Formats: sequence, C-alpha cells, structure tokens
Amino acid sequence: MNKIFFVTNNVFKEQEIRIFFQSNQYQKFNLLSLKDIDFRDSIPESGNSFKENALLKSEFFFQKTHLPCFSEDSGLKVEYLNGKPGIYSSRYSKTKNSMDNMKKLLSNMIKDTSRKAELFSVFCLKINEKDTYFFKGKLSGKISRKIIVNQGFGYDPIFIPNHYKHTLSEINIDKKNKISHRIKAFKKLIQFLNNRNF
Ligand code: ITT
Repeated sequence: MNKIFFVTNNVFKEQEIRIFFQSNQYQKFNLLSLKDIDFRDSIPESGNSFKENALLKSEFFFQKTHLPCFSEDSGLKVEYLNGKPGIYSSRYSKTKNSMDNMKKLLSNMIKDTSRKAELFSVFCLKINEKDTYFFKGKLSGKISRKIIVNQGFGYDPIFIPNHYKHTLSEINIDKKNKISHRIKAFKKLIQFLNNRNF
C-alpha cells in the first residue's frame, strides 16, 4: 500500500481528514502523519497566498524526507474586512489564540454592511521532486453575531454556512465534512491519486 504523509501540526485538520478518509475506505493509501516519523521541525509559512503557503509546507517536508506528501493552507475571508484575515487567520490577534482571533474579528465588524464570508482551503500534493499539484475548495457563509463554542476549531464558532441556521461548531465532524472547504479540496486530491494509480 502506498504511504502518503499529511504535513500538518493542526490536530483538528488531521482529525477531519482522517475521519473522512476512514469513512470512505480509501484502502489503496496508507495515510501517515508527522508523528509517525517523529518529524518535529518547524515548518515555514511565509508565503503571500494560501497556495504559496501550502507549497512551502510540502516542499519543506519533501526536501527533508523525500517521501510523498500533501499539506493544506486555509483561512477565512470576510467581505466587510476586504478578505481579511485570509492567510493570517490563525494569527489574527496578538495572542494567536482562536478565542482572541474571533473576538477581534467580531469587534472589527460592529459597523458592518455585510457579514458574508468564505472559508478557503488549498492542498498541495508533492509526489516526487518534479510533480506538484494543487486542489482548492471553498465554503460560503456568514459571520454570526455571537461566539458559540461547542465542537471544531478556529472560526467554527462564528461561521454559519449558507442554507444553515447554526455555526460549524454546532455540527459534528461527519456533517461538517459533507460541506467543508477542506473536504471539497481533499476529494479532488483523492480523485487525482485514484486516477493516477498512485
Ligand atoms: P498547519 O499549517 O500545520 O497545517 P495551521 O493551523 O497553522 O496548521 P493554517 O496556517 O492553514 O493552519 O491556518 C488555518 C487557520 O484558518 C486556522 O487556524 C483557522 O483559524 C482558520 N480555519 C481554516 N479552516 C477552518 C475551519 O474548517 N474551521 C474554522 N477555522 C478554520
């Protein structure tokens, strides 16, 4: 079975992908994580776009290990804030704590004219030295007025997907995985690997 690594230090992202992977029984691949090879290097995220950051993460891992891998960069774009926090989503507030990030975002939207927002995800797949591919997904919705912490991570407690009444934090991972930006992008990656006979 082919081994493939998910280059992430975000346990929530990893959990979402693992649950999706297991429930869809992709038996052709063995999905591994950084812990499996005790990979502890700090991975750079100095790009100017989701795509550049996703590429930096996969390149960094591949150059060190020469193992096939994929990485993901994601974030929230808020219309009223001209697309912010975008690539800075995980470090929007000084503390970088997700509660502080959400509080800062809500306080910047007090005089809002729109609460439209999108969650974006870009995966970078690096199979070998020369073959690198990208897959994108997005989820449209709006920013709630209250923070409702229940499940999930990041901005889940304030993101209400279109056609939903509740925030992402109020639905379980299986339900989130049916609509999320991350799974939309990841499905394209899996389909690509299946078609390539990886
Ligand atoms: P890795 O780089 O190690 O994968 P990270 O947490 O640093 O982990 P990103 O740089 O891609 O990942 O930042 C993603 C941030 O975007 C995340 O911390 C949240 O603030 C936000 N975000 C992305 N997907 C989200 C989701 O499904 N729900 C809520 N917030 C999300």
